[in-house]
Amino acid sequence: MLKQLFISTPVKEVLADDNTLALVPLVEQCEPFEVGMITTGLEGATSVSLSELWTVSQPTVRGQTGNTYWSKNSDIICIAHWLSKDDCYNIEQNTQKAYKAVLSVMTEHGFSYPFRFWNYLPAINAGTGDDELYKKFCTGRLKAFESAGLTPENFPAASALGHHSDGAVIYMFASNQKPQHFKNNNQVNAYEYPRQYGISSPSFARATALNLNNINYLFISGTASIIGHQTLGENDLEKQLEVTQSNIEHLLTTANPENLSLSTFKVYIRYPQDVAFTQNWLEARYPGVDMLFTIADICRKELLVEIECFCL
Ligand code: 3EB
Repeated sequence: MLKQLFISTPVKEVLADDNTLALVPLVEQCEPFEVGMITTGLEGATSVSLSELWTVSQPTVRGQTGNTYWSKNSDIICIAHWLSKDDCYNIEQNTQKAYKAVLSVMTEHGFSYPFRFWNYLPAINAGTGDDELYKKFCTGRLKAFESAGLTPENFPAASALGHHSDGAVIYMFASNQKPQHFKNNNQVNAYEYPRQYGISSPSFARATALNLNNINYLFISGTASIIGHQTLGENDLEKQLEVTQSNIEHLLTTANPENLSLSTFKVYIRYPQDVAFTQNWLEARYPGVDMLFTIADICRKELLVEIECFCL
């Protein structure tokens, strides 16, 4: 059984446990330290310092292949690859290389199906028009997926956010079981966004469902205030929360074959001054959902908040 927990336990004990698939602490660094630990540069938004923890029931083994770090058991592999500050000056080419490395480590270990990606990048909104860092990242990612023979209907769920540190990290989960990828009928598929959003469209599904050992999971991608391909509620946090909620609720009814329930939210908030309102708003509406709040830049400048979900 795969679980996502938000914990404040000291790092050492957690890494010593071989049921830990990945520990993702909210720390300033975004660089490799130790197999099993994925630092992202994302800051926590609340005073308690929390870490995200993914655990599995079957023990994991961990290792490093070149600059790519992995941990796995027979059902699932988690793979992480960092870009240095210098690598990020050529984000397109180095994203492509990073994805190539991650996908080849996945294949070497006998896993066929990537089902969830996270991408945390520095200065994600730096640069204008087609030169925006996020857009160059999208080109690198798409080129790598195309080279690997991954077609849009096989793009998995993802999140892509900006932090205020140096370096980038891409990490992912893959399985041997074929996942099911879903669209959001109220949004244009990200991989079909019109030209105005960049040379290469973002390569991800709105949600990915998976069965591992007779247990069902649903991963909802980073979800924001977008209808069709347009941002709604510019400069209006509550409107953005409402549209984001409507997108999540729509996915729960149309992209959720096993009718799973929301278990956790990872919430990305652009401005610290929006944290309290966002937290109160979400906690009032989703009392049973465990939430992690982070400060992060969302890939469209006008987006104030983005939410990803894990359902069990
Ligand atoms: C959007 O819906 C908002 O590029 O991997 C959400 C989730 C977003 C994933 C990605 C981007 C990505 O277009 C942004």
